[in-house]
Amino acid sequence: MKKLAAAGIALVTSFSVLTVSPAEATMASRNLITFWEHDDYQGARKDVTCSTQLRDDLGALENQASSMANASYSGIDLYSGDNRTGVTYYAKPRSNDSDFTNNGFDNTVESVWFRKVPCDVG
Ligand SMILES: [Ca+2]
Ligand SMILES: [Ca+2]
Ligand SMILES: [Ca+2]
Repeated sequence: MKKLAAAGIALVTSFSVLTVSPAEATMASRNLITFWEHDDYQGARKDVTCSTQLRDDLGALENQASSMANASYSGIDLYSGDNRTGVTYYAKPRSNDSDFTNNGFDNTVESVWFRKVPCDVG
């Protein structure tokens, strides 16, 4: 009985510290870009798939994203405004950025343009 309880605690502990690294995101799916609320792929996460070239629905991460991993084979233009307006940041295919600050793009992105759809093949 004691042994079982300890195993349960160990499981819960290992699950709670589980985070998705850019490499893992890349392995998981190649049809999306993932944004995180904070630097270094921390905080709230939003996956944006290339179902269409334009994605304008960053939800709670609108003007909040601070890092990204582009798992797709498409270059992606990130825009500071809705519907491809404002200034841009280009995310190369299969790339990631742990901090948008040095790109002048912290807490900025509102819309996303996939240059190549479908984007999950090289
Ligand atoms: Ca942020
Ligand atoms: Ca913005
Ligand atoms: Ca950067």
